[in-house]
Order: sequence, then structure tokens, then C-alpha cells
Amino acid sequence: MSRILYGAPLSPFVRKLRISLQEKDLDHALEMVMPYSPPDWYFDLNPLGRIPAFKDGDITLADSSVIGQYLDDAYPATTCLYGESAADRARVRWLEKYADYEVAPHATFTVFGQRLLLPSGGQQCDDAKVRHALDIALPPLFDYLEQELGNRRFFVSERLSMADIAIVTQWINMDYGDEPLDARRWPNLARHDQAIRGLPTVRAILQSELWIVQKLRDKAARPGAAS
Ligand SMILES: N[C@@H](CCC(=O)N[C@@H](CS)C(=O)NCC(=O)O)C(=O)O
Repeated sequence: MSRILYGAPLSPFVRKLRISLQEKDLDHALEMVMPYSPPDWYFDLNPLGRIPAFKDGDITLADSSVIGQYLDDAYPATTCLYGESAADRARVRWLEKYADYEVAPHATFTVFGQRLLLPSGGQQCDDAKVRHALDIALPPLFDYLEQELGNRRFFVSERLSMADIAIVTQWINMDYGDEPLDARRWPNLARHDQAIRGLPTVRAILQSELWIVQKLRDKAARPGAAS
């Protein structure tokens, strides 16, 4: 297989690319690399040791946004996910960055990390950190997105883009941490979330993640795993 995506399926950044590769109909293999303790060879692909990384023949790349943009540039005949015009491209990149660097630290690294990842490894969830994320840090970030989306179907130019994927992938990790998006408070985002999750590519990927989530939940619930 000439295209290889390295990472673990529950990473929102890996999920972004799995959805993108499916939307673009680009064959690839997923090679499992666990975050935080990657094997030594992985640092040749990403010196920071973070997932995902990507190999396309002789080309190796790191960072989900860099890889996503590369896929649009390298395969122009496939579904475009970064916008057609300069303005749209800038807006997609802005919203992707907003999801990856503003929402992710709270939605994924705090809510998902504390509620599922740490307990599955026998560590205790820090409820104060989760409450701070949910009550203080995330609401203003969600308010902005709610207003940016309005009653439109997609964030940019009425077509699916990496902005939609990057944002929804964060809600998915929050869900895995037992904190679904509050549909009464952010109805536009909740409607958009359901629509994106209903796409066949996204549905299939979520289906393939279920057993891993269940395995982590079982580990977290095991007596002595975490109190
Ligand atoms: N901006 C990066 C973020 C990647 C990232 O933080 N991945 C996490 C897993 S979800 C990771 O590998 N963390 C391990 C670490 O920071 O050492 C991207 O979009 O690829």
C-alpha cells in the first residue's frame, strides 16, 4: 500500500484524515501507533511523536492539517475539502485551526482524556478539570461556532469541508467522554453534528470505533481500574 496513515482511531486528528481519505476515495492502510508512547522509528515520521503521520510513496508528512491540505493539493481530481476560492480556503483553515487548537484542548484532551482515557489506564478522572472545561472554557467557543454556522448546512460555502470535519470530530470525542453537545443551548451545532455524522463515510468510521470505545469503557469500569 503506497499510502499509510499512522495513528490510533480515537484521536480526533486521525479521524479527520480517515474521513477525508474516505471522502476522497483514496485507498490507504491505517498503521496503529499509540500516542504518548510511540515506537522509536515513529520519530522519523514525526519528530514531535504526535499522531497522525502519513506516508504517500516517498513522501512523509506530520500534522493532520498539513496532511489534509496535502491531500487536496496532491489529488485535485478528488473531492475538494479546503474550499475553492481564496476566501473559502482561508475560512476552512481558520475553522480547522479553531477546532484543533482552541476546542481540542478542552473537548478532547480534557473531557475525553479525563473521562475515558485516564480511567481506562487505571488513573482517576479529575472532575474539577472536566467541570472547568464544560462550564467555563467551552461555552464561549461553542457560542462563536453556533453563530458562525447559523441555519446553514455547512460551515463554508454550502459544501462539506475540513471545517465541518474538524469541528464534529471534537464533539465525537466529547461524546466518548459522556458529554454530548447540549442541543438546547447550541441547536445549530447539534443539527450540523447529526447531519455530518449521518454521512456514509463518517457513519462507517464511527461504527469501526465502537468496539474500541467499549473496550476502554470496560477497562475503566473494572474494579480497581479507577475509583
Ligand atoms: N496539531 C496536531 C495535533 C496532534 C496531537 O496532539 N495528537 C495527540 C493525540 S490525539 C498526540 O499524539 N499526543 C501525544 C503527545 O502530545 O505526545 C495534528 O493536528 O496532527
